[in-house]
Amino acid sequence: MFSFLDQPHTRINLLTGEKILVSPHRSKRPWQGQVEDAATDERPQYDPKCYLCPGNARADGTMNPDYKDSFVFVNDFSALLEDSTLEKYNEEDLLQAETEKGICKVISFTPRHDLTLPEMDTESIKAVVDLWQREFEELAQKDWIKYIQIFENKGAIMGCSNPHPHGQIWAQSSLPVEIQKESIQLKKYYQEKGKSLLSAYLEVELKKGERIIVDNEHFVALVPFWAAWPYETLVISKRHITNILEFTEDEKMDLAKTLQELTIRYDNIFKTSFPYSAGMHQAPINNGDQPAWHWHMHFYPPLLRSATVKKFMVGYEMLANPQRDITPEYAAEVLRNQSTTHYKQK
Ligand code: H2U
Ligand code: ZN
Repeated sequence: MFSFLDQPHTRINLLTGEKILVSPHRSKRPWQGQVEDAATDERPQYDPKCYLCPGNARADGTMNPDYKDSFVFVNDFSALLEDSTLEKYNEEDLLQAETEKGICKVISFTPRHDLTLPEMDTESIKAVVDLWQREFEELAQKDWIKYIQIFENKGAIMGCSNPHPHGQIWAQSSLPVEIQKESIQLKKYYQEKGKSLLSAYLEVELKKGERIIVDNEHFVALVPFWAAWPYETLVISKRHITNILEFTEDEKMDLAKTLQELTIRYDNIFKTSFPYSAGMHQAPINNGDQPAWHWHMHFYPPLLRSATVKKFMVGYEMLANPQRDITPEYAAEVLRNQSTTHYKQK
């Protein structure tokens, strides 16, 4: 009998085809999250030194407008540049390189310096979803752009440079590696079964229920069966849509609610502003129909046991494959047991 609770075992990540190792016996006595007296991070609504607050100067001297909702600008230190020419380099098939062209943008989620996504109201989060959709639409009009990555780094531990709630968009001329991996897996399933891999996966997860966190009319947030990070989650659209442009008003509202509920639950685990890297994966653009693609969003949070004890992806993880102790099912239970009211509001 296969025992998910007693035996070390590997699980397959359906989206990448890669393995992860689960060692459940190492955490036999599940550990209820330790709540530390982490210095409460009280910030002013406006910080005159913040490069994202309305009316302030950015690093290059540009002044931000006095914006009222969300605000987007081209990254002053963009990792990709629009005026690059596309060229290839190859020496005996051993030294290979290619120029990469792109546009990097920064999005301030709100003029309020003191908030984070889980502390924003649903309407303000919906305004961010609207902006993501508008930006995607505008960038996709440039036919050299083949992929658009929308993401957020949250928390200093994740290398986030400023606590003012913000995210980024990188649009580029080729497919990044995670998208290449997922493309292969999604297409393989679609060609064999004639339907979306994530629709099929979602059906199984909804039937089992044990890894589900949020389940509303249009979206599900769950801890994937193959989660590598302790509290990793996946948000999947119930409708098989390939990219954010297909979202209806109702779906955008439900996505805002899903993100709000999920991130509130995250903050409540250790009564801290839960750090993570999160981002959407969706169909590549300007390269024909992509029927195998299914919009989804990954949350990769590093915290393991408290507001300060994080999981390291080192040693075996770097050299072999990811490994975890607490099971994805246990992580899902912890997340499900959290209140949907933010701890700061109590
Ligand atoms: P993080 O998501 O890692 O915090 O990055 C924020 C980005 O903001 C970062 O890529 C940019 C940095 O280049 N930035 C500006 O574009 N203008 C500034 O004045 C400071 C930071
Ligand atoms: Zn993905």
